[in-house]
Amino acid sequence: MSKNEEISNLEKKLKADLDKFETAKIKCGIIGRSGVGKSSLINAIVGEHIAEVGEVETTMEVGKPIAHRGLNFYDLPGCSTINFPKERYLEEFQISNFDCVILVTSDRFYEDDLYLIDELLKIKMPVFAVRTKIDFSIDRALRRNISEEETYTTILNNLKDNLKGYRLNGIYLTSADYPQEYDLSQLLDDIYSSLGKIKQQRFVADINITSQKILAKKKELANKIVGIHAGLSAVNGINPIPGLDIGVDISLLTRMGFHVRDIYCLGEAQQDFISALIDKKNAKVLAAKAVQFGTKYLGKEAVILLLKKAGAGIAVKSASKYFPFVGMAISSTVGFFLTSSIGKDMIKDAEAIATENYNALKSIKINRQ
Ligand SMILES: Nc1nc2c(ncn2[C@@H]2O[C@H](COP(=O)(O)OP(=O)(O)O)[C@@H](O)[C@H]2O)c(=O)[nH]1
Ligand SMILES: [Mg+2]
Repeated sequence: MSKNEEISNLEKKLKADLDKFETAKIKCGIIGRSGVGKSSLINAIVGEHIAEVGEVETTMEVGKPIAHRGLNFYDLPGCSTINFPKERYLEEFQISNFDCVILVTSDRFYEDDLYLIDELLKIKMPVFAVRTKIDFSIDRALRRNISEEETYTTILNNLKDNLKGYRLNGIYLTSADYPQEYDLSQLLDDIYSSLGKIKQQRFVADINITSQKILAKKKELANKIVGIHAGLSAVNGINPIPGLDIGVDISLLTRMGFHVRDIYCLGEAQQDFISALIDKKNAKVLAAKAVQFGTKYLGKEAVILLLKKAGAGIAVKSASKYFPFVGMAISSTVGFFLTSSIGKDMIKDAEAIATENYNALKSIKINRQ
């Protein structure tokens, strides 16, 4: 293979990889009676207020998901509240197209829920059973001098009994007010494991940071996305940088920045969601840091500035060892080096803010006690 062919094949592959990541869709059914906390659960999963909480009845419209980028939720009424025979439930809501189903209750699962679980398992659908509002139950028991651990264990054991004999993917106790506590992050880990490789990437990018483990997965993904952009930047350097004897595709760099920002949940809406939960002073500081990330990395002028800075101290040879998968022909180019080194800075900055966000959310429960 000639060098040109090698590069053209690589470009195709990188473009295809990025396209798959950007366009992947995950369809997740959320089933439960009105008021059990479905909308709140959706919001806690994505770390953004995308579903209306309270008052609003579940829609009966099929095919209209509540979407957060590629992560699509289908908010569906429980089996007991539908006005057609329950035998038609799966067909009516086109459930076989879903990637997974989360069955939600705020107390226990009833006969109709169990019927649905059976039907879902028959079609090999991954099914996750969630018991919401665990914070309510714990607070209530604490007032009666029953410890948090005891309440948690009792409720979990009751649910295990309730769901005995059903081969579910898991049972989870969650609180929408404390997304970093209890079983939400385990639920996300398990949904992740049930997905194929491309959807796994999409899922990691689109979920809230509810544990250190998820943060680590996000870092791995961000590195991969930076690697792809650096490779693409090497094969299509188009905008000459004023004052530097090189060309780099600026829009590719800003696009990379938006991906890193989104993966680390630093968009305005996600920062607002965090602000609503943590103390106001801290919220302001963190929101300002997220805005700074945007100013530093997401505009054309800002990127040109970064390129000039990075270009001044070029050490091209060192780039290839960080991203061996793109091959020597590419990883030894200036475009690759500049893009990957700016990408690494983006990840470092985003990771630092995301960690502060995570710690702030983690501390609200401790402060309450
Ligand atoms: N304390 C607490 N309240 C919750 C939780 N989840 C939902 N809620 C409250 O329960 C009510 C119904 O929640 P919503 O998400 O709209 O339920 P949906 O009808 O199933 O979508 C709202 O007032 C929520 O604030 C939770 O985990 N903890
Ligand atoms: Mg709702």
